[in-house]
Amino acid sequence: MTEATKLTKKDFTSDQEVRWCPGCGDYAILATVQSLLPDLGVTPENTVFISGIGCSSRFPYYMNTYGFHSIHGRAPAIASGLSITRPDLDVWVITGDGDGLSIGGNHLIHALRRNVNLKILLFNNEIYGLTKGQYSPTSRVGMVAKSTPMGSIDHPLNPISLALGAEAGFVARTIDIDRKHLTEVLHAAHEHHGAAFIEIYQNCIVFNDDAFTLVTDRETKVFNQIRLAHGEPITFGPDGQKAVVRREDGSLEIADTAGAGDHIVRHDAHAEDPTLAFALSRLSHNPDRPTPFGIFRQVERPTYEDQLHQQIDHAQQQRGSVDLRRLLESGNVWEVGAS
Ligand SMILES: Cc1ncc(C[n+]2csc(CCOP(=O)(O)OP(=O)(O)O)c2C)c(N)n1
Ligand code: SF4
Repeated sequence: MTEATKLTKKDFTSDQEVRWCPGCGDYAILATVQSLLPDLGVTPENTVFISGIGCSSRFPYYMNTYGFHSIHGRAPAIASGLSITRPDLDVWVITGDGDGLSIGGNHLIHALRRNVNLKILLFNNEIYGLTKGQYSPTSRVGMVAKSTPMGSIDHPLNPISLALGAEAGFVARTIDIDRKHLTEVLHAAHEHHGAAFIEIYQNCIVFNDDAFTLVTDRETKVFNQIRLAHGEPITFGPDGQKAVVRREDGSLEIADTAGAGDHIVRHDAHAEDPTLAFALSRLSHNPDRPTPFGIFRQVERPTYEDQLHQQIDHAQQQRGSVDLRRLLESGNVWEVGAS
């Protein structure tokens, strides 16, 4: 593409009025995605955003691409159908912690295990925003919300552990307000051929404000963000004085870097075995203590659509092209008539 034809953020921005609450974290994510797409060299007509239901799921309206604000929790299923039939398109899924992990949990894990070529962005605000503040599957124990007046007794899901458990090839975590990190992670997700799962901490300023303060606040974030970089020893803190170390039983813990020596873990996002990535995801269930950010796992394996198209090609080579009507009317066919 020449400089003259290079697309800009404006080319990916629709004319729709954005209807999120002032200060919602969704704005920052939208602006980052709109700015990133021109740099990916993609075009609006070959890009599709498919969402479910929720505040976050309003996202496709604001993108000047194809899009589908679909059915609650079903975006991965609809997006799978599209990605399989049109592998030439870039298909992104936008979902929330309610949409993707409550009603849509089932669809999410199967899209991941099948390795459908989707980029799935889960906006995690630990609350149902659209329906005005009920607790969600990522809300913390004890959370007092509209539907948990005495505090939640539900054990929350850890989205990263869940995605790794479904053996997703690309699993990452980032934050709405860290534009640079968000851009880097989404860029890498786009490069990945296969299912990519990205958890984005997103502040709901109205119903769950400050859920992520510990990892976003200027004063505290340096002590609580563990930045993962492939091949690098995992240390953090103002001068790297804290480190992730391996215990005897293989689990991980945080210790002082001084004296940790060989026990300091070196990040390996490309390891076939997801055990290290999983152990990292267990360091923090919600960001109420030092929490890893970045790419936990980045391993390619055959995608669902690649294998399916191979099977179709193989069948066509073996049997030639088939007349669908003849196929449907072959074998055991009954005519249903009046008795
Ligand atoms: C079948 C069905 N059940 C329930 C609802 C109500 N509902 C709409 S959005 C939503 C949850 C949204 O939460 P989340 O996915 O976290 O998105 P957010 O609004 O926080 O971005 C629920 C329960 C619905 N629209 N349809
Ligand atoms: S309710 Fe929360 S998530 Fe929804 S638009 Fe408002 S601030 Fe954003």
